[in-house]
Amino acid sequence: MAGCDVVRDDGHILLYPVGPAPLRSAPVFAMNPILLQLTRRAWPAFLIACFAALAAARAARIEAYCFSVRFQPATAASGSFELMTTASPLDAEPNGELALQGSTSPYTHGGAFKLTYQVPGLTHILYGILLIDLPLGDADNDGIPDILEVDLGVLEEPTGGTVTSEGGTGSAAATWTRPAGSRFGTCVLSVSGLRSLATPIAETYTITFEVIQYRGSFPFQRTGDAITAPVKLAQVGAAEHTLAGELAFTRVHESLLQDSAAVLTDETGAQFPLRPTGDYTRDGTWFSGVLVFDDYFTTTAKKDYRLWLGVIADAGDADGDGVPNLSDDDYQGGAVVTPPVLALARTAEGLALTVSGAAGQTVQLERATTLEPPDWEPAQTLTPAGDMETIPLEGAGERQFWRAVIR
Ligand SMILES: [Ca+2]
Ligand SMILES: [Ca+2]
Ligand SMILES: [Ca+2]
Repeated sequence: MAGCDVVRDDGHILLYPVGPAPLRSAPVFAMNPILLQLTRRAWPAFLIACFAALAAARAARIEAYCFSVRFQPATAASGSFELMTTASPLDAEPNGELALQGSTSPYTHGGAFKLTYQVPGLTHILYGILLIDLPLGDADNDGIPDILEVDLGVLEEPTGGTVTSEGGTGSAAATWTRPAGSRFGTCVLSVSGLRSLATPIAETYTITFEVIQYRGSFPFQRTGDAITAPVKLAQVGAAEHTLAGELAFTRVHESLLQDSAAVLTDETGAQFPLRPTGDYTRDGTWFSGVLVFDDYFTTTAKKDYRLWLGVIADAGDADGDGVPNLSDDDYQGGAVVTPPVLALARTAEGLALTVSGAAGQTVQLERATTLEPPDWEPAQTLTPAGDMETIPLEGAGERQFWRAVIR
């Protein structure tokens, strides 16, 4: 497959870094006992490591990618299809979670389903398990499957899987599409081969799915080997959803950090404990590890949407030796401040200004009609929260100058 290799090896799933052979010689994430314990309980016997091989030239930032995707309930002519917390009708709650599976599974993802199927005079309700591969295409070659990256799109990627229920075993086939920049996509899922009271069950569902990604700046402070960072992460594509708190890491050496337990708070004040998982390993200016929420989807009693990929990138390199300040052995102090970035973009309506900046910054946009001398006037105040803001430009034909000032 393109980009991100999956190797199933003796009870593990390993995603190896994309890149030259030396980088591929060993898996980049080592199992630790806590993660082993967690994953054996929630995701039996598996390990995943996904490594970001390429660095982007930006100041310190953090990204979190949920390994689960969320299916919305779908209806078809015959009835409905919905993912649940369990395959038992006694305690199942709808949660939409298609979660990463263990290496004993022949498919990368899976979830419990409730399928309602109507034929004349009778309604069948089946609970069962869907196992299906997520598309793992990686067009930007950063080691992260593009389907989990909101900024990137996926176009009609097919995958296969199975369904099992009291009605036996059947097959599943999916076609995945998600436009770049949207956290919502479409999975056209065909299910066939199941039976209920001798009735063959076969249907195609058009399912809206959501990928959950957060990002923000990582304004760290280094004191010896101790790293602390007050972060405010905003959901990509839904910036009103935020997670804020202080993260702490310990520098082991220049290519290895270890995380600590933390608590993040969302925009409503709800708290989300994070469990320490151990190692964040470095490639270039990127550090990646596994982020485990005690429970991300609090609507359900079951702990779900727990396993995430955490990536911390630090392009700051005060001594120019290629080791980022975040883990350099002789660096003390803070992260490089991220300057806001202004750019022009063409839209259907005309020209627009795009502004990106770090979470927590307040950016004052100023406008001038001349620089001789400048006559800067306040135009708009933004809190970009890491996302790009687009501001339509008015005054076609006028000469305009713009600047962004951190307040
Ligand atoms: Ca990618
Ligand atoms: Ca839950
Ligand atoms: Ca350095």
